[in-house]
Amino acid sequence: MIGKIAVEEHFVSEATMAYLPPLGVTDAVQAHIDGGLVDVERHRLPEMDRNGIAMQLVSLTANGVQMEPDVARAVDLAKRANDELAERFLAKHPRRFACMATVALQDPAAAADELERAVKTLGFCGGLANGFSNLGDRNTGEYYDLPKFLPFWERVADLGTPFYLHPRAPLDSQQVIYEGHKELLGPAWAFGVETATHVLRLITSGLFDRFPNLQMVIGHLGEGLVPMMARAQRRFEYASFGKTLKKPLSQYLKDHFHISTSGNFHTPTLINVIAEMGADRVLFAVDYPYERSDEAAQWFDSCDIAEEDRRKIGRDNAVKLFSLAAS
Ligand code: GRE
Ligand code: ZN
Repeated sequence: MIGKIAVEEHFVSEATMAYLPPLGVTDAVQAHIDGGLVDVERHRLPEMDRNGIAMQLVSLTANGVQMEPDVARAVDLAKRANDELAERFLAKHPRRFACMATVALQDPAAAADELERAVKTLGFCGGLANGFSNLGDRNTGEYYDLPKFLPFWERVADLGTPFYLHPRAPLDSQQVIYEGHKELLGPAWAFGVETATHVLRLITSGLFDRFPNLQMVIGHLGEGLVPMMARAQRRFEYASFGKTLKKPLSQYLKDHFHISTSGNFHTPTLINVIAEMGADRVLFAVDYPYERSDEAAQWFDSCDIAEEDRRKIGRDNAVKLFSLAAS
């Protein structure tokens, strides 16, 4: 399929290179990833061209500003990363890239202002956070269901731009279950558990009852949530510990989330996600440069789904959701 739009594609800003998580890959693979994160014209655009990807939605890679425990420094890092993204991608190639703002939720008011600046002044199409934010020190983290984040979510809802919740690894103090298993700590497993749990925290906090037009995106074919939502709902109905929601728990995933294919190119899972969410809520993504665009594209272009759904997932849903100027 030509004209695809890939919605979870990454870059690294100059000042956030030190915030990349250890990947445990060979030096050659690491060099390929580092080069891919920095590059625009040499590798990225030709790789898009070769694989029918008309546009990337670009965001700052994990752990990004979320890992900076100093509030003022995090706020400054976010501004500079967004300016760099605007200059290096959007200004030079406005038809090939759309941008997701990074926000320093260490300061919710500043994060709201920066998102608004990015959307209104820089022309970005949404925001993205790499999981919880460290606050004060490397072993203190805050999840965005806490009441202090409500003004931020209010601004997101007012702006009407989607917000992408991207993974990061759990806090050091929460890693006991992965002891002796570094291989499970990153994208292989812990990223998904971390993000899925964060999503459930947002849902059961009542965030989406408060902001009925708030729209979120998650990657990796749903971070494991989709096949577990019915059970989560069932057990929440038996034991909600005093929490009340206006709708059945699983309905919030269907009404407030879009799910991308980033780094999970597996047809039975995609079919299940389409069945549960509807084809209108699924989006194509690669997860560049952690994943290869050719693998993603060859899989997506030929996987056994309806052609009408391929058009929606490959392009049309993203145009609609992110209000992209379709070219
Ligand atoms: C990803 O986006 O999938 C990713 C990161 C950082 C490290 C590994 C990884 O953002 O797969
Ligand atoms: Zn990613």
